Amino acid sequence: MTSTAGPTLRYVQNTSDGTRHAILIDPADQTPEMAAKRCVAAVSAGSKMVLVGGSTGTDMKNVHNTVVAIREALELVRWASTQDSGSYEDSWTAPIVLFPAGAAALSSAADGITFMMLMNSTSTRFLIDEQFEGAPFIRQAGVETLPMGYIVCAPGGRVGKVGEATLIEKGDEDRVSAYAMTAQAYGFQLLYLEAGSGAATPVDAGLIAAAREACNLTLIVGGGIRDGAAAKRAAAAGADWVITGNLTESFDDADELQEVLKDFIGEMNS
Ligand code: 1GP
Repeated sequence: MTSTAGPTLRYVQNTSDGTRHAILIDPADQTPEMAAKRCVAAVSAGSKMVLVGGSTGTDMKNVHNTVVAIREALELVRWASTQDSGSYEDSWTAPIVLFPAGAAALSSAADGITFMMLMNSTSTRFLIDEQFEGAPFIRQAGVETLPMGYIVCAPGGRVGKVGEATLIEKGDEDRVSAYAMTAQAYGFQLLYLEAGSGAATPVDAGLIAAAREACNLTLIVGGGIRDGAAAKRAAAAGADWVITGNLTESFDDADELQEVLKDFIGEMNS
């Protein structure tokens, strides 16, 4: 069987528009309705992808209900935009991609899944066991897999602890480079540098630049990015995607969130 990149992977790998923003929705932190409202606000502000996942408190039910609610809401606004000659349907293209903590938090309704190895974990659970558990469901559901190396950098937060990671510290460019080379050699297509959700400091720019230099994978950076200036620093260091979770979840009002993200994305690309 030959394998070619599916539509979601091709979309994620397309870097012709510079650095793009994605929001991370944690189904354990909000109702599906609130998640859908936040996603509509984010996509209308210019976010280009929705990641769904979280390190704790997610299960098949809340993940699936959240993905379905987001899909329905985005489809509705996409349809509405086709009725309005002044707007462009394409601007509503934002795939919904699972970013799972493990095999117990999946959904058949997603466009894709970051099929990842937590490369600097010391636990076989995050290196291969959860993937082994989840693969039959993913194959059966026909969800497109996006092969990804996932590396937790300091401070690491909850995912660093739960994932039993030996964190990559600021200044350890050699180590992050070697992981980036390893990810490419494995045939992964994406590389995610994570500082941990809610991290006091985001991934160090020197580490991002070293990973960028060491591989040609699509580079995703997240954790502790709270404003456009931090996003701009990640973009300048080589990030293809910047992810925000907490920032999005701190707004319940959709109009306010849309304004904040519009400014955020504008500054990131300035
Ligand atoms: C966590 O990188 C993401 O996996 C997002 O982090 O919640 O700090 O934005 P924040």
